[in-house]
Amino acid sequence: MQELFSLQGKVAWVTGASYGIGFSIASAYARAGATVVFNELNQELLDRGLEAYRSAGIAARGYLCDVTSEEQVNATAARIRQEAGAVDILVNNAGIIKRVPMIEMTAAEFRQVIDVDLNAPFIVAKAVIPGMIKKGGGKIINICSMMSELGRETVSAYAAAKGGLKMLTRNIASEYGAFNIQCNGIGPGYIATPQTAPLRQPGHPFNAFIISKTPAARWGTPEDLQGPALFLASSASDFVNGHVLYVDGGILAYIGKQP
Ligand code: NAP
Ligand code: GCO
Repeated sequence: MQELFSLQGKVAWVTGASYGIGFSIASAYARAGATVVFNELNQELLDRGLEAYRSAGIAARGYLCDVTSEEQVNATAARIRQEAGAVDILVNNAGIIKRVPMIEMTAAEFRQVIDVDLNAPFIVAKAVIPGMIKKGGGKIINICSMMSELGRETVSAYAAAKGGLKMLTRNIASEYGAFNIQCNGIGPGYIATPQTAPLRQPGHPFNAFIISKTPAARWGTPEDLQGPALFLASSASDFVNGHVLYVDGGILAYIGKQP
């Protein structure tokens, strides 16, 4: 059974993985035997990420790449192919959020979120799928969100992007399933990372709100995502395609604790 979850000999590219959810998933993949590659926007973060992997005993390869740039993504995919091997597993993890009431959000801000959270997963998947087809198959995992299913105030751009990412996941699964490529999503609940730090400030009402909406009565940790991510990257999920696996402590199943 361990073989089923082994990533031995696989090349895994996790985008935006110097820290947070991406770092946690990439670390799990390394422990399962994968060669891990990641990218970051700037050298300082890239160096910090490389140091973090080194400290964890992981020989990750890091590349400077803005995932919204098709030119940079294609060049990075080519370098990965030359230096580590063609990508077997892609995790579209890089993402941003802007919490602004919709009618106060500029069109440029809206476009920026869509660019990183939806256009970029398209660009990166498009860059690696031909290599996966040549290799006889591959795994694509898109990091979706509760906002792939639910809305809330101030996150219109993010919800639109993550809703679209759910459908992009289903479409890649539909279009490339015949090439033994499985494309699935992970929908994390509320996870304690820098992205949600503003919501977890002491006394912030959102903190108690999320606890009341989560049957597990706690924020998730990046480590909570490691098992689901390993499942979707391994042979254990070879007949799972077009699925979004919600790792949310039960939020989507729960009306919320009575006040
Ligand atoms: P995070 O702490 O904000 O990290 C996001 C990562 O993406 C950072 O490394 C960031 O690099 C990178 N990134 C952003 N824009 C990029 C670009 N254009 N090119 C390359 N890298 C870029 O986020 P997180 O909480 O770990 O979340 C990771 C993913 O999970 C995101 O897609 C997020 O939407 C999703 N998610 C998060 C939660 C949660 O509760 N935390 C829940 C559901 C889904 P910089 O530091 O240089 O910006
Ligand atoms: C927010 C949060 C959420 C989480 C995540 C939930 O402001 O509501 O940032 O969007 O990041 O996406 O799954």
